[in-house]
Amino acid sequence: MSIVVRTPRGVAISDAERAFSDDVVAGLQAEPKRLPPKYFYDQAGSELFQRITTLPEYYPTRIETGILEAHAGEIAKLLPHDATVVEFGAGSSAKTRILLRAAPHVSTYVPVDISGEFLAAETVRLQQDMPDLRVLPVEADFTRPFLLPAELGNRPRVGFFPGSTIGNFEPHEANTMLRHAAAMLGPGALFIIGVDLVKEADVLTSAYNDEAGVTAAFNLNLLTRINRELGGEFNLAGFRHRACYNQQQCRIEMHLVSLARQKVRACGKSFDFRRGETIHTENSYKYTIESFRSHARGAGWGNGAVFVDAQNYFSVHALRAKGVVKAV
Ligand code: AVJ
Repeated sequence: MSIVVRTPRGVAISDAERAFSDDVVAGLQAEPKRLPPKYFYDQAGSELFQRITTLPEYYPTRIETGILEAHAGEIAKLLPHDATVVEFGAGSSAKTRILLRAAPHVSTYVPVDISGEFLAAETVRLQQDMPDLRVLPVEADFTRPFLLPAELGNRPRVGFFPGSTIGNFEPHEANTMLRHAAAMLGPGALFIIGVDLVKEADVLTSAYNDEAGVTAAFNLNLLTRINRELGGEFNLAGFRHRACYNQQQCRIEMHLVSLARQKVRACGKSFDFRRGETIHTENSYKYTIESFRSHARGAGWGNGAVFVDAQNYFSVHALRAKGVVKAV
């Protein structure tokens, strides 16, 4: 059900907009200020992210794609006959195609994405290329529990979560998400998950500070989106992109730095910024193979095969749901 609420300005807003607005107000009133990274991906943000994946400095997409290509046959053998592949986020159709092409015994594909428009466009293209595959898109925020289409019945389910998007979660949130996935996919299910690895700080920081400034534009687009969708009055020239590696926490942090003391209106409220104050917009956690495996074990997933590139930059894990898992 979609609840439509009227704002004091008399503009009707949907529940998705309400959730966005609530998160923006809470995040900008918090100390330190923060905004959830899931809001990066409107149409413009999704396109900017596509460009990021082609940048020379941004290694994860290229390397993970290479790992999947090199091991597609082995991975395909792990997928049961008549399986349903459930993908968490649908922005990575190139990787999905590698997996699905190698595994023609997969009958159904369920892409789950927060952005309905993006999902619809990708679904049409995939369906054209793979007419024998049943594609059942689900528009949902996979950071929360969601329902799978009822027509899946009790066919075996396989989770697919490439791109190291798991790195966007705080470790306790990743734990919750992995538990939900185990409960939803069922005992014995397989989960194929891409995880970026800890490595030299300069390789990591360059990946988020590209020469062409695409990552900066991607970060700043969040303010453009608040301006357009929530009546925000951010002056983009008043903020700068910053990305740095936090060695203690093993994570890249992205921030938007206020270049001056300023007041900004958004969502019908006013927010004060000190000069140099930041909005923390994203964490991208990096794991070692062992740290990720032990994390997964604590969330109901037993360890299976793990595939890496020659430089040990990126890992693709095949996890196996341990059995009876308590839903959180
Ligand atoms: C899509 C979350 C994996 O953290 O590397 C890329 C997003 N942010 N550049 C990442 C991102 C800045 C990306 N993930």
